[in-house]
Amino acid sequence: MMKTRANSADLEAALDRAGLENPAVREYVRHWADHTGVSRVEVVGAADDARLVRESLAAGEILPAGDGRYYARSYVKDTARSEERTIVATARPRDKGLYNNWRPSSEMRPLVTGLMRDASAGKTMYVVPYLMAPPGSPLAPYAAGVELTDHRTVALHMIRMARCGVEYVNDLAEPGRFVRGVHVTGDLPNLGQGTPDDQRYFVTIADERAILHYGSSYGGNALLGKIAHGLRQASYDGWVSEEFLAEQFMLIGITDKQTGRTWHICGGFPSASGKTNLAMMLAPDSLGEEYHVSFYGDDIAWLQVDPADGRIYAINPEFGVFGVAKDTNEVTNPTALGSVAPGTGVLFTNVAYNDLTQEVWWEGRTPQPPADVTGWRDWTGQLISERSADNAAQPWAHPNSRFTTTLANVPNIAADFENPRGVPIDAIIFGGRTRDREPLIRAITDLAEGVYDGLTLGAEATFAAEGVEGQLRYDPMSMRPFMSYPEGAYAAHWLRIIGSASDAGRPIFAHVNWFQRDPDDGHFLWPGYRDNLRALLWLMRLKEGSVQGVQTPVGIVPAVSELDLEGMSASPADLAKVLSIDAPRWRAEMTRRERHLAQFEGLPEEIWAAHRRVAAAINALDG
Ligand code: OXD
Ligand code: MN
Repeated sequence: MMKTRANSADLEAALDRAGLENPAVREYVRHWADHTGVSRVEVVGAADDARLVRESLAAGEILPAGDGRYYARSYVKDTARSEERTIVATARPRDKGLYNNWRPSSEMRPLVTGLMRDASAGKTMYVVPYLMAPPGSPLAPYAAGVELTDHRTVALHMIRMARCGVEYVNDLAEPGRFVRGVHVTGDLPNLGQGTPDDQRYFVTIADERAILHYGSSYGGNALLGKIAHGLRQASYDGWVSEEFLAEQFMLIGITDKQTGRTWHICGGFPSASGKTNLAMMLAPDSLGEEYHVSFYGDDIAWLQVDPADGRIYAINPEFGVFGVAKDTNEVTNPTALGSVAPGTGVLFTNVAYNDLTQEVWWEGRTPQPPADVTGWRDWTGQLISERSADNAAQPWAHPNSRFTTTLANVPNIAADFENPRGVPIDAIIFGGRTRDREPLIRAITDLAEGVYDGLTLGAEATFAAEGVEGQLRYDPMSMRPFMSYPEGAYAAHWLRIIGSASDAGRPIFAHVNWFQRDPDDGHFLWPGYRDNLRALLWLMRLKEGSVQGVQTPVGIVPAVSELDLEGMSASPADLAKVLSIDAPRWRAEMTRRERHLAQFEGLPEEIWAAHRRVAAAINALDG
């Protein structure tokens, strides 16, 4: 059957009805509607959410998951971001870095546009204008975008993850200055995902501010505002303009209830290092009278210096949380559970679902799966009761299953999370998941040593395929999958931006690790979760000069007596261990760091000097 194409009168009428006035956006929509061959165009924003939900339910694209909660399954071979298929393209070969998977835009644009030609035939194109910033932010000129998507569930996700509506693009100072994001799902069963014949391309043409993603309708591959714009495009823009940093960082506030003083901390953690749990943390009960922790964001921060006071300010450009469901429970992250409560409009993806009760479940939600399996289906849609013996041990939820909810649903959301100026940053922390060597916290006061620490951040390889057990898979600043320009220039840009803060306004750096284990029985030496606040409080006291800590070659660590441990149980031996420096392990690490850094062309001399200083100090340690 011939699929009808959107005719031009209908298309113009749809844009008029939505009040889409920006002529450059209209032209862009016309071009891509024609190119992708869609049969209808619809402009959507937050105000359309309830209707889109109704339509998606009626079409069976999403299922009800209780009152005001929804559930979707993605195609079985389309369940995660694909790093191998993600490319940063520009016209300048000098933009090639180690991690950005650079290709010439002259090659990539024709290739992807070729795949997209008529690839949405018969479908509706949802036009989603958005802003990746609180309105009025000084960074708003970098934040406007329009995603075109041929997938309604993607539009529903975008409405949760970004501020969406025509108002964000109608009055742009420069009408043509918006990120052009095109998302075409493609024929998912025939894309050869993960094979040598893989057809998927997720391309950011950074110097043209264009994003062309073909071949997925899942998360980071399809919600173009979040990772492609919020991280890859924005970090490129921040570098070229020399104005700001865009990082995969969480952002929190800690308020001393007695004085009313709030400190703000942002920081990067490689995947599976507990970033969302930390971002949504509550104070431990024993400190709850004294401190309140507030949530700003769990995944992205844009940072710039405000010349008015010389401080670094951070915004969370997102409007929602796209959190990993696995292991989210009352202990690990109670506020996340609050943020997906009935009435929140949350969208779950690829968790387990009960047809009869409309409940959802994922591994780690409760220690055991529901005992009565009646009605329960795993993330692929298979009834648990009909699983073969071979499959009985398979997880019910996909390990990368998600919940998508708006920031305002998070119970401890900061009162000023929409402040366009952002919040002043007191500390920048980096942390990985490391079973030994890395102490609980080590503070770094020198700028180059702080940036050096971020560049040598990593998480332990957990699978043989990823590397040698116990060795770090380096993930500079937790940006390895999102790097858009060369690492040497990235380090220089960091030194420039943070270095342009006034002395008094400069944040302190710290490296944290909640995951040290006892080498004999494997128990965690530090309780983690809410108790992590104790390490951050120490850092703030250090910054303010009320504690001194103990200087080591890799930074300042707390003296045990300086940590507020009221109401917490940890053995003195465990505490001593998490606050000590293991010289032989650090020496081995320094050799690997040297090889890691040597891969980056043009790494600033300040970073090498920091490396040499730290290495010399470690070599001088006994042991
Ligand atoms: C990610 C995410 O993939 O935030 O890092 O979804
Ligand atoms: Mn992320």
